Amino acid sequence: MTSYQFPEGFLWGAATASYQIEGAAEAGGRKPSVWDTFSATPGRVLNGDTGAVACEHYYRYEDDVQLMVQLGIKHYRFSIAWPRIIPDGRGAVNEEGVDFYKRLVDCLLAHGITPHATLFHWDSPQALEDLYGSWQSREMAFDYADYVTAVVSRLGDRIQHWMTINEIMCFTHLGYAVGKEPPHAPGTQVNSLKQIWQTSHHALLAHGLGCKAIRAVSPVPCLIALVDNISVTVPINESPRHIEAAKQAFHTCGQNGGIIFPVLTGAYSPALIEQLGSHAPDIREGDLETIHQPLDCLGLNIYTGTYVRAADNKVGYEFLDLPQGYPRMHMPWLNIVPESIYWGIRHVSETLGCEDLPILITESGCAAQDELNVNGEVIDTDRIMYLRQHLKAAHRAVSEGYPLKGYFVWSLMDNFEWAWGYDRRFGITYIDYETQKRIPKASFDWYRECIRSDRVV
Ligand code: GBH
Repeated sequence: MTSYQFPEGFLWGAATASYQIEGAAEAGGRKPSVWDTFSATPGRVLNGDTGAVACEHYYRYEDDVQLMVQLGIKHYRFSIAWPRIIPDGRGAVNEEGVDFYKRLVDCLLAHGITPHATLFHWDSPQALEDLYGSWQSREMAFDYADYVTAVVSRLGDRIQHWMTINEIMCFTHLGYAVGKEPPHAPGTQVNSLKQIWQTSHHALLAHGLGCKAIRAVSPVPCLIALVDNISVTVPINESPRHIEAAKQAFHTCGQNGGIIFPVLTGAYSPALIEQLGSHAPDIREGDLETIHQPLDCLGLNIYTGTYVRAADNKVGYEFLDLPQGYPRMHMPWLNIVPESIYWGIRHVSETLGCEDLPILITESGCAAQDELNVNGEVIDTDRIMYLRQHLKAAHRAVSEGYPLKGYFVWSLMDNFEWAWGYDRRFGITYIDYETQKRIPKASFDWYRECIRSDRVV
């Protein structure tokens, strides 16, 4: 008997995002995104790094597809940059920008790799920030839908897996924090919690309008997903009372109740609305119907989790602080909680009325303190340990019958890690930023072996 064997057809992939890898910020008619402006502002990104050059994927995409061939993945998740397609945010389409993605996708298809395209991974056009404060305005949702129409009508013959938006909480709640320097672009401080919730409400609306736009213009049948970073609550042990406590906590988290609840159930979670009181966003008539579009798939990005136990207090559960020495990877928030993959899938599947909705882990991975050794290799056994444990938890979800269909490692290669610049490396391929050389790490070979044998090795 072989352990941790995945069913045939389990989808193995790797993920990236446009601003983090493409570079070529001024090439092919692209205009600035909020991340170009933010990273050019002193003090915002570590070491003053910007995505202007990044991994030069815009020029080196053919090499990068070769890397995927070497890895053996049949699925690749990447994102399309709105400021390449519609440089001013609204109005004229830049066909040169579209052509880049045509070339990339044709190259993927020629090598038997299925493209999964995220339509928005945080690079809002700066022009819309200047015009109306981007996500602060309801207009952003409508401009997003027009952008989606432009993309899908041009690339829908080649791409049938669409992901509307990546991690709504991140570019809204971390981009507009109240009263403190927001770590993400545009870095505008809004005045109230209500205004923050308004930005994420607009992004939800964009998701809904985007779904409608895809269905309206896709030339062939296609699959639509949202990619969300749920906050995963893990029971301290798997006795019924702690499991129940973890479920309750899952429902109350703003990160869940304010994003995945409205998308999957058509309403913000009642627990969250009660908690927010006057800080809840203004919701217009019809908004929740728009947001609650039928989906073909749900993408979950899961990196860590929070332990919860049952408590005798009023709420019945308690979030647990971690001990000082709790193991983590190379980010302050990256505590190693592998069961979060299993519990994230289980909570969503069991408690949101979507037992049969296919789920993909659209990001799973970690930063490690990678170094080239004297032989020019990166032996990242720590990343292998992290990924192996997470894949085992994914295997458990599959073997218990939860509808997990695939797993995308974050990331195919080291890249621009937002506020941390190039200081943090999440890739299974090392990038030498001096030479742009791609050097597969030990974790790359480990993952290739998992893919080859359809199991955790
Ligand atoms: C993903 O988000 C992104 O989709 C991807 O682009 C990124 O490269 C990858 O993670 C690695 O970071 O700073 O204490 O406020 C990960 C989810 C959610 C994790 C926000 C960090 C902020 C914690 N992120 N969270 S804190």
